[in-house]
Amino acid sequence: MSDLFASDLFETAPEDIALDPGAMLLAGFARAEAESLLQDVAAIARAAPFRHLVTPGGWTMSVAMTNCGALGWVSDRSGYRYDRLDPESGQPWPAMPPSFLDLAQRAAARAGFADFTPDACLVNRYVPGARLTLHQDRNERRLEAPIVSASLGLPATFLWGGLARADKPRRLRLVHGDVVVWGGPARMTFHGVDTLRDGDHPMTGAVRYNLTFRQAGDRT
Ligand code: MD6
Ligand code: FE
Repeated sequence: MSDLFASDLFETAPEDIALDPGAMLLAGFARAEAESLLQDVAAIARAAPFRHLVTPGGWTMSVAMTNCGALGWVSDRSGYRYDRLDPESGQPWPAMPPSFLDLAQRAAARAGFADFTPDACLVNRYVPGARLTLHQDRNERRLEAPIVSASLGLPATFLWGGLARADKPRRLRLVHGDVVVWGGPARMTFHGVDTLRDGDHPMTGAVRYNLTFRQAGDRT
């Protein structure tokens, strides 16, 4: 779809919102390239289909996941880890599309993190009812690198907590095209996604996608 949606006429210009030291919401940052990002998501999913991973505790996740890039995030009964191979196919994950890498590097730089070279992109797919409980991202080797997270499709309520699990999370609405970058003092912030509400997005229907870029391995 390349039409100008009527709603676009009423949307505001992209803007940068500081969340905490080291954390920034780049509202609307990826909106202009969303359509090509979604085409790339579809191509990735043809090579490495979305699947519902099982947590080490034995729960099946409501969010469906796949990956692209040199490393992919996976979970099973033995734990969480990054792996070079898709456990479903035994093949390497699809390559990271240039559009993804470009977006991640520009967003990181805008938030103050130069030289971000992500080697992993986790692609999350939410349907109404799916949620992600509060967690820290701690399986990456290089915690000095930030994380860049782009939202596409249906809006979601992002839970933005603190450095302790008990810190009461703020509720942030993330809409299509929003990008969150966090690193430095905010790198270990607890975060999650509240239960996705039903809706119908012009580009994705009743789905929200999230692309999360990390530098997960040792820098080569
Ligand atoms: C999501 N994101 O927005 C889930 N983690 O769908 C995450 O868990 C996440 O967005 C680390 C950094 C950014 C994120
Ligand atoms: Fe996370």
